[in-house]
Parts: sequence; structure tokens; C-alpha cells
Amino acid sequence: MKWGIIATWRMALDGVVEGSKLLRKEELSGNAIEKAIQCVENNPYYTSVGYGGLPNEQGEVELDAAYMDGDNLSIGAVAGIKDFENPISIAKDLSKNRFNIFLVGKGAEEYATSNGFKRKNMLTEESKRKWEERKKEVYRNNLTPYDGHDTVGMVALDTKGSMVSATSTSGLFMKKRGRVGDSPIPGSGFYVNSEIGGATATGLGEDLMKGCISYEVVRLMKEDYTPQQAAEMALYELHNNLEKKRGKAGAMSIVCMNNKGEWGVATNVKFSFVVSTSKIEPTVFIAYMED
Ligand code: SD4
Repeated sequence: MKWGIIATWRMALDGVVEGSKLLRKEELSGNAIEKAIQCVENNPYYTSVGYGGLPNEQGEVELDAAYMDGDNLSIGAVAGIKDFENPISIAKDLSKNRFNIFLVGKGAEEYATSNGFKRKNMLTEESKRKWEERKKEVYRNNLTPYDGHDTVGMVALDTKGSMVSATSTSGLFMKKRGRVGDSPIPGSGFYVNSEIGGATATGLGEDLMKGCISYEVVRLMKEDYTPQQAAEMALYELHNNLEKKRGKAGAMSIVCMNNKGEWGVATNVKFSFVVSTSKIEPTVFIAYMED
């Protein structure tokens, strides 16, 4: 029985282990990915996702998350949500709706409250301390503050052939209040179609969204490119376009999997990712930019 899960960054490992246990037991990919992402959100030591996430300019933890079901193309997403424990679960819940599937800020918080989601102060002492230090450092050295951001993004395939994709992040460190990156935006931070495969991105959202990169990877897999070819073609084309038209490209990485459980990765930085399939135990890999 074939199943698989691929995820961005090493921080996804514990979650991928948990998600794999469910997929191995023939659970639905939707449940496995939710559990896997919750694991990352709940861990205060992963400072760019969920609890203990990186604060914005005002010292508030504003979170973005999204969920997509590749069987029926349902999408749910939240952006700039504060003080809720598991943004991924709110996004997944929103994906059941016909209308109002992507909610931001207060609207997302009202929805979460009225649907029984648990409130939690997501700012830890550690993330507050980091924010204070960063503020001083930026002021002292006149730096661009937006450093040290990572998103957990995953694509999962279950034994019935159903695929899902999901993301969760606190976005850029010291971002402007209300800033939203690629992660909750369909086609940019994530995309999946169970008839083809799925993809999810991480890196500088402002650049990733200029290439609708997750949709592009899925589109290329539909044209029969392997996941590895699709990831490389989409990422390097966007990278080269940004360099040509704008003089520089930000950090960008993408992982993808097709509905056969074959996977691919591409990056323009040094990037860690996690794969687990019916053939591979959960493993952390490192990818680099091609010469
Ligand atoms: C964002 N793409 O908000 C996210 C951040 C990220 O590696 O993934 N950084 O732009």
C-alpha cells in the first residue's frame, strides 16, 4: 500500500513521524497532515510556527495557515490570526465551507471562537526576548529586520490515493502588522490535486507569490514531468526571472509529491526537508542550489 508525506524544514520531523504512523494505519491524509502540522505548531522551540512563533513589528504573534484537499479542491485558510492554538485546524475546518473559506485577522478569530477553537497566548517569554533583542540589533546596525523565518509546509498521500497539502507559519520576523506572505495563498504557498500531486513552498513570500510556484509545480507534473523536474523547472525559472527583472531573488524552496508517492525538491539556498513514504523511514535531507 503506497503512502507518503514530504515536508519543509527539519523542524517537521516529529510531525512527519506522527503523520506517518497514521498513514501507515491507512488513516486519511487530511487527518495525518493536521496531526503532523499541529506537532510543529505546539512545539515552542520551533520559533517560526505556532506557539512561540516570531512576533511582528509590534511584538504580536500573527499566524497564517492553510489546508487543501486534493480530492475535491477544497481550501481553507487563515491569515494574521492571533491567540489561537492551532491555526491549521481552523484552516482545515474552513475548508468544509462553500463560502468564506479564507478569513483574516478579527474575522478569523471570530470564526475560531464561534466554532469552539481553543484560545492561547502564542507569545512565549523566549519569543518576546528574541523580539526585544532583534529590535535593538536592527536599530544599532541599521539592518533589514525580516530575518529568520520558516514555514512548515507538507504534502501527504494516503493509501486510498487522496492527497492534501497544508502550511503554517508566523511569517517574516518583525513583519508589518497585517502582512501576509505566500503560505496561506492558494497556488503560491501550497496546491494539490489528487489526480496529479501537490506542492508547498517556503522562503520569502513576497518573491514566491510572484511565480504562483506551488500551482506551477503541479501544472508541470500534470504535463508528465517528474516531481524533481517540475520542482527544479518552476523554482529556477522563477529565480532567474526575479534576478533578470528585479536584480535579485529572495530565498525560495519547494517540495512536491505526485500521486505515485514520488517526490521532488528545489531550492536557491541550503534547505532541509523531511520525507517519509511506504518505502523510506522518516528522513531529513539537505538540498542546495544547483551550480
Ligand atoms: C512567508 N513564506 O510568510 C513565509 C515565510 C517562510 O521561510 O516560509 N520563510 O513569507
